[in-house]
Amino acid sequence: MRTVYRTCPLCEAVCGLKLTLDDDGQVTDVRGDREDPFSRGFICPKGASLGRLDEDPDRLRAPMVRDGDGWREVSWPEAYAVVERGLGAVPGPARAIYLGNPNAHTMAGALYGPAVARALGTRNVFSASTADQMPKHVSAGLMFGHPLTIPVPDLDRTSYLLMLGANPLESNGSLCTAPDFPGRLKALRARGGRLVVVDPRRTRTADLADEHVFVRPGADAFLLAGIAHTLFAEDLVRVSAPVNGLDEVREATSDFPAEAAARACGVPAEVITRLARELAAAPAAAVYARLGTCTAEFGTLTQWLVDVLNVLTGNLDRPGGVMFPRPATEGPPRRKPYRTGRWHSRVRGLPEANGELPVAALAEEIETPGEGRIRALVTIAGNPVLSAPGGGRLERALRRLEFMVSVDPYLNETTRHAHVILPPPRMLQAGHFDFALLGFAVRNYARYSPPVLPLDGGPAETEILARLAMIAAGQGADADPAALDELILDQLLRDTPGDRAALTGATGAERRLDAMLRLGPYGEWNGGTLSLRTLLDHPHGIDLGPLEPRLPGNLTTASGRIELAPAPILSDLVRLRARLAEPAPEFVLIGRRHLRSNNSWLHNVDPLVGGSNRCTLQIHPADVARLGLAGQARVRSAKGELVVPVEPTDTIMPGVVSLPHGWGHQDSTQAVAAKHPGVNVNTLTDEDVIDPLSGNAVFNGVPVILSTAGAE
Ligand SMILES: Nc1nc2c(c(=O)[nH]1)N[C@H]1C(S)=C(S)[C@@H](COP(=O)(O)OP(=O)(O)OC[C@H]3O[C@@H](n4cnc5c(=O)[nH]c(N)nc54)[C@H](O)[C@@H]3O)O[C@H]1N2
Ligand SMILES: Nc1nc2c(c(=O)[nH]1)N[C@H]1C(S)=C(S)[C@@H](COP(=O)(O)OP(=O)(O)OC[C@H]3O[C@@H](n4cnc5c(=O)[nH]c(N)nc54)[C@H](O)[C@@H]3O)O[C@H]1N2
Ligand code: SF4
Ligand SMILES: [Mo]
Repeated sequence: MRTVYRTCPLCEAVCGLKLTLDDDGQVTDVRGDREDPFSRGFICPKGASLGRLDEDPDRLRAPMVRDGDGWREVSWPEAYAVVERGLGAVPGPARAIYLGNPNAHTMAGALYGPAVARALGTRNVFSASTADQMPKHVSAGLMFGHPLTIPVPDLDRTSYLLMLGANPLESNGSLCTAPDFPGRLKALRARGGRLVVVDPRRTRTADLADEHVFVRPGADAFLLAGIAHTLFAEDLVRVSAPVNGLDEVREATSDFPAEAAARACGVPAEVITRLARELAAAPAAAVYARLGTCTAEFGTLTQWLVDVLNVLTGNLDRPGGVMFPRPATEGPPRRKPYRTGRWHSRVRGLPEANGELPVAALAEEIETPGEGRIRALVTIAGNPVLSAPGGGRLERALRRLEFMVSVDPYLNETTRHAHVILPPPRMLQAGHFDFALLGFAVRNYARYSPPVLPLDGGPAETEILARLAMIAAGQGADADPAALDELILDQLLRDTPGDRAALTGATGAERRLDAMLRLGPYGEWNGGTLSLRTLLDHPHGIDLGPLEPRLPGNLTTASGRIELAPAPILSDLVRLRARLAEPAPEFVLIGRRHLRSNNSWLHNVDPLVGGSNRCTLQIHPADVARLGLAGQARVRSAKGELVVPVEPTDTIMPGVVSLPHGWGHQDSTQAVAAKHPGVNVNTLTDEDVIDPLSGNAVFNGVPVILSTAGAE
C-alpha cells in the first residue's frame, strides 16, 4: 500500500486528490487532499471514481488498426507505420485536426497538441473551443488585446456575483478555476454577499442563490444591454480602468432601454433596472457568464457585454470584482494586434478565430468536393460525433475520409471511424500540470503531479503526440521525439539568461515545464523561487496568493488601453437590434450537465451512470399537459428528429426543453455505456447556425417542435 497525491484531471476545478494504491498499482481509495491549499480536501463523485475510470477494462491497451469491419491490435511501430502511410498520401492542405476537451487538461495536449497541428501543414484546425468558449476568447482579444487575457470573478472576495448560464454545482465551474466552487458560493452568502443566477432552468446553483432570474434562451445580450443602458441613464457609470470607446458604448446600448430589453429576454424591466442598481451599489461586484451564454447566437456580444458591465461599474481589475490571474508559467506579453478572419473556411467562408475554424464547418469541409477538401483527419482526445453541432452529419462525413487517426483511450462514436487508434497510457502513468486552467484560477496557485506509475511498455501520450508531429512534418516515424523538445527549448531560452544545463526533469515535458516555471513571473530566473524542483518538493501545491490588479501592464491592445467598443462588436450589434422586433419560437432546446457525467466519456463507469444522470427531456408540466405528452416525446428541429423520455419539471421555463449532451452510445463496445445509451442531442443542433464573430456552435435556443411518441 502507498499513498500518493495528485491533481484530478477530470474537470477545471483541479482538485488535489489523495490516492491509495496497492502493490499492483490498483487504486483502493480516493480522497480529497486536505493539505492542498487551494482545494482543501474537496472532491466530487467523478474524482472519487478516478481509480475505476483509470482501470476501466474497456480502455484500449494497445494501438488498434481497422481491418474490414473489425479491429486488430498492433505494435506501436506498426501503428506509426500505418499513420505514416495514411498521412503521407494526403497533402497538407487536405489534412485536418480536431483537438478535444481533455487537451486542456493533459500535459501532452498543452505541450504537443499545437505542434501536431502545425506539423500537419493545414489551416483546417478545429477544436472543442468552437463548441464551447470561443466567444470569450474573441471578446477578450478585441477588448484586452489577447484571447487569453480573460478576467475571472474574484469569488472569495466579491460581495455580489451576477452569474449567467453557468451551473457550477454540477460542472464545478469553467473559465473560473475554483475547487469547491459550491463552498465558495456558500461562503459568499455567509459573509453577507449576494448571488444572483440567470438561467432558463432553476438549477441547483440557482437554488443556492439569493435570487434566480429566468431568462429566455439565447437572450442574455438583451438583459445585459438593458443593464448597461440603465447604468448610463441613471448616471451610475464609474469607470476606473483606462478605456477607449465609452461614448460609443453609451450610444450602442441606447436602443436597449429596460422595457425593450425585457420584451426580448423575458426578464421584467424592473428586475433589469434593479440588477443595474445593485451592481453599481455593491462594494465589489462581478458579472460572470459561461457556457449557456457562449453557445448561443449572440455569444460574443454577450461576453463583451459582461466585461463592459464589469468596466462600467468599476469592478474590472479590483479585488472582489473580476481580475486577471498571473499563472506560474505565463510568458512575456505578446504585442500583436488581435484580429479574427485572417483566413476563412473553404465552403462557407467562415472566419478563423485564434487560428481555428469553426467545428460547425468540419462536416461540410469533408463532404464538399474541390481542391482543399479534407481527406485526412487527426483527432486527439475528442468525440465530435457526440459533441459537435450536427453530429449525425459529421458521423456520415467521417466515413468518407481517406485516412483518420485518433489518439484516444476509447473506441467510441468518433474513433470507430478511424483507421488507427493510438491509446495513451493510464492517467496515473502521466505527469500532470494544468498549463491552461491555472490561467483562470481564482487564486494564483501551482501544482505538479509526477507520474504515479511507470510506463509498462507503451509510450507516454507526450511521446505519441511528438511522434505524430514528426510523422506529419515528413520526418518519419523513427525520428527522435526528444529533438522536438530541444527545438522548443531553443526557442523558449533564446532571449534569456537562463542556464539550460540547470534544467531538471525526467522527460522532455518536465524539462519544458521547468523552463517555463523558471522563466515565469515567480520563477527562479526571474527573481522568484519556482522551478520544477520547488513543485516536486510541494506535492500538495503552492499557494501564490490572491489575485492582484494587473492593469494596464497586461493589456496588449495597440492603444495600450481597453477597447470598450471594438468595430466588429459594434457591427454585430445590428443583428441584436434587428432581433428586438422578432417573435420567439414556441419551443426552444437548451442543454444541461450532470455532476456525475463529463461530456461523452464517463458513461462507462458504473457508479457514475444511471440515477438522476439520465438523458431525458426536461419540460414544464404545463407544456406536457398542453401537448398531451406521455412517456416519450418526438423532438424535431431543422436538422433532425429524436424520440426521448419526458421528464416533467417546474424547474424549467415554459417553452423551453432541455437535453444533456454526450449521450448516444447505441452499439457501443463499452459494456456499461451500451446499457445506458441515451440519444445524441447534437442530431438536433444546427451546424448552419453559429455566432458569426467567433464561429461558435449554437446549442442553446435551438427551435424545436414537440409531439407525443407514446409510452416509454
Ligand atoms: N449539445 C451540446 N453539445 C456540446 C456541449 C453542450 O453543452 N451541448 N458542450 C460542448 C463543450 S463545452 C465541450 S468542451 C465539447 C467537448 O467535446 P469533445 O472534446 O469532442 O468531447 P468529449 O466528450 O470531451 O471527448 C473527450 C474524448 O477524449 C478522450 N480522452 C479522455 N482522456 C484522454 C486523455 O488523457 N488523452 C486522450 N488522448 N484522450 C482522452 C475520451 O475518451 C473522449 O473520447 O462538447 C461540446 N458539445
Ligand atoms: N459534471 C460535469 N462537469 C463538467 C462537464 C460535464 O459534462 N459534467 N463539462 C465540463 C465542460 S467541458 C465545461 S465547458 C463546463 C461548463 O460548465 P458551465 O459553464 O457551468 O455549464 P453548464 O453546467 O452546462 O451550465 C450551463 C447553464 O446554462 C443554462 N443555459 C442554457 N441556455 C442558456 C441561456 O441562453 N442563457 C442563460 N443565462 N443560461 C442558459 C443551462 O440551463 C445550464 O444550467 O463544465 C465542465 N464540467
Ligand atoms: S470537482 Fe472536478 S477536479 Fe474536483 S474532484 Fe470533481 S472532477 Fe475532479
Ligand atoms: Mo467545455
